[in-house]
Amino acid sequence: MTDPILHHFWASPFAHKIRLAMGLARVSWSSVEIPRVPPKPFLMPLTGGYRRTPVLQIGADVCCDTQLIAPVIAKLGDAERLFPNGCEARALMFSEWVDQTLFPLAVRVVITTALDTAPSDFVKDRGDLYFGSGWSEAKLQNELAGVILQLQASLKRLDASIHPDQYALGGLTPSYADVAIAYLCWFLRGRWADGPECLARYPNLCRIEADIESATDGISQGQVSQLDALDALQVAKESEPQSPIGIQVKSAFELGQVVSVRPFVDSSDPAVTGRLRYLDEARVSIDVDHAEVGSVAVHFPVNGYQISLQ
Ligand SMILES: N[C@@H](CCC(=O)N[C@@H](CS)C(=O)NCC(=O)O)C(=O)O
Repeated sequence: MTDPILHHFWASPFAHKIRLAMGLARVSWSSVEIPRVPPKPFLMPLTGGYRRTPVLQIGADVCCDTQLIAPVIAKLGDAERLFPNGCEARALMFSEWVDQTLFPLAVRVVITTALDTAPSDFVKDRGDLYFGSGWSEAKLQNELAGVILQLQASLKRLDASIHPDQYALGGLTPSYADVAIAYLCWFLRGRWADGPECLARYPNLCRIEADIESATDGISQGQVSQLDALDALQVAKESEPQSPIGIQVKSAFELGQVVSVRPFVDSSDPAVTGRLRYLDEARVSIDVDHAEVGSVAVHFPVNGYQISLQ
């Protein structure tokens, strides 16, 4: 089997989470760099319109959202290194908490403190995506001091929840939960001028960040093969989806129905429409056609996504 292809950009924190996860699970991968803001003309044919970063492509199977990508990586690599001692559910819940509670605060701080320097199309795009309707630069500035306090309160509690000799879920072995800590620290440290000073107050978080970065060194960053975006489209075109077909959970949805899938939050994310291919408690897959790639199966987690009949 050819290596999985990560569609990402190097500055993306969610992509960093997945790069670290692949490093920890010893999965080798190919890298396709995508633009930071739409249009993303070589990604859209693969995802049916899903535009977030990262996306993991395995032939003509396309996995969206890190909550789904992480278990896929575990299956491709050394699962015990990502989810030791059967901790998958706990690690995913932990990561979801980091993504939904800490990341929104962190991204507000990073974007607000970059308003004067970041390109205006980037600020506009991310504002609509992350802050919902009705956001403004003035409101972000006005709320910054309070947001920093909220961020610090959450970091403090997270740090205090971890034993000084152990990892996030307890025990002496790191897991995907620690990867979630590492990506958040990486983001705050690298993109917020006060990040390093802020993080220095949380020794357990810094220790875990350093351990994860060193456990994955070279695999998450430099030693990956680069792939041209058009070659990735060709890979999809020459492949058939290999993922299963069927409805595995009691629900009103039926196989083959045309459905749309979109994040269940107030954001500008477009819906992705396709024929229902597979559904279980954790994953929804739809078949999507595009002239450039033929038929691809696009996969999303059920958690956090709204499936609707078209
Ligand atoms: N729930 C998604 C969130 C991903 C996300 O928001 N990623 C950011 C980049 S770090 C993004 O997509 N930004 C807009 C873009 O890249 O177009 C996941 O876990 O994968």
